[in-house]
Amino acid sequence: MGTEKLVAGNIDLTGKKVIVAGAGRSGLASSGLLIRNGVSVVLYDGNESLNKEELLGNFPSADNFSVALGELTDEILEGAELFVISPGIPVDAPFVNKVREKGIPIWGEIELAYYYSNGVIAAITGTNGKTTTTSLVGEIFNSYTEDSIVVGNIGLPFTKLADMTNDKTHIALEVSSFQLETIHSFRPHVSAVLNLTPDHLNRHYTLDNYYNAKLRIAENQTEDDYMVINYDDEETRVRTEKIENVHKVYFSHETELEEGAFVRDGKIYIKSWDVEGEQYILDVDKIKILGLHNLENVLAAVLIAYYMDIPIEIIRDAVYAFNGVEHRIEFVREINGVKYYNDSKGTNPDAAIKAVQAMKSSTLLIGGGYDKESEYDEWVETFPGKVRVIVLIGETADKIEKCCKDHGFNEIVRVGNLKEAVDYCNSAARPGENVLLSPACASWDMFKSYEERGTLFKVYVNGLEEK
Ligand code: UMA
Repeated sequence: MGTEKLVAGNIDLTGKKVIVAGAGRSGLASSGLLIRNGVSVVLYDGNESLNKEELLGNFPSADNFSVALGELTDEILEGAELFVISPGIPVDAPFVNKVREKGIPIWGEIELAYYYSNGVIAAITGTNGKTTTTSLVGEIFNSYTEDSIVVGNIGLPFTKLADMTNDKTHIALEVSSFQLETIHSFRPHVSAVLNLTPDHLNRHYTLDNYYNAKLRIAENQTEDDYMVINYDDEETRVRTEKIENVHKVYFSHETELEEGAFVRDGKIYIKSWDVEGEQYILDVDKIKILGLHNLENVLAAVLIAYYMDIPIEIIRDAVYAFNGVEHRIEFVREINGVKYYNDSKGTNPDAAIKAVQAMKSSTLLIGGGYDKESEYDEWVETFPGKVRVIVLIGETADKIEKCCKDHGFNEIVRVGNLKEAVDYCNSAARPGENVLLSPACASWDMFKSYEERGTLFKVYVNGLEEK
């Protein structure tokens, strides 16, 4: 096992000047990585109103670190050998085009982390299920070896830990389309594409662009590596047909496969080229995370772990012990006979549909947020019989209200913010009902992140009193 590593251009960055764009989690972690490795860093952010002193305070003892805010001038770029871009910055932003025109190489955070890392990588992408699957793979790795990390889009930047890995470190890495757009030589030993459904059209413009960005996860893999693919998701299956450079393996809960992971009579099996016949992995009814989408996540995780050479008993026990992730259909509390669920991670219609489907009784749904130019029709079509009222917040409230009315769903309440939404639900929900925050939208219109939105939701819900 293991991958031969060829980094972009094999350049030596020591002593060079590198610009890191975006002063968020990703940019700060990338700056730290570079500073630790003797590189001169200019942390750049387009937002002039950020606090320069505070940003400088992140690396108080570094003499090779400076901060530049506002316009990206020629002076800032002078002498730069590399431009590292945070995933939140569009690759076609005017200042990025300027960097490109000057011929300065542009790497994303994942490429930079890969350059400094030594471990064996399992990289997971897909529109939905990434975080759950990555967390589960991380739990499996952790049961197998203390030398494992869980990083990436999941919230802990890969650049934060990249240079602390050795050639045995097992790395569970969640990667987004934004992160894959800016790779060059990044090569995971196992890659996985869980599903492909519309999202992030404001950034990628077309579905082709978005899906192609995701499929770049396998572009540097070879026949010695594995690509784990959801056989049941037609979009993923068909779009990966043309990929030939890597050993493709499939998982399915619908079809018994020639090779891969599948379900028969409530049990998961793997058939693989390296062992004759099928191998029993685990019993589906002992999995704690619920829903068909989670069965898909488990199938993917099991197959990823198998090809990372983790023994089957360890995979089985870790799956049975896994309780799911925060902000994903997370039960918060029951009060006054009403159950509250936090699905702040439902940041697109497809994810939010899964949460509505998982509700077992009448539900007051809190939705709306940042506008990613999604279409809400399919989400709204799941409401009858499940959602009694939708409580709308955020930038997309008008668009969702119109969509609801177009579909004959008129139980719509508009409120000003998340606190008011919780208060309204507390006053209107009847015993036996659910309140579900599952916005179908990103959080960035009113919050820093979906984590902040979900955490605040839980604070408000935990503050409710018995009636
Ligand atoms: N900025 C500019 N110019 C721009 C745009 C942004 O200077 O044109 C600056 C902003 O002023 C801000 C900084 O860039 O200071 C923000 O950086 P960022 O948006 O890349 O956010 P980070 O905090 O660095 O978090 C990023 C990922 N964010 C996005 O992809 C939007 C996090 O994924 C990821 O966890 C983190 O790096 C570590 O790798 C979050 C996410 O929402 C969870 N991802 C999307 C998703 O899952 O759907 C893709």
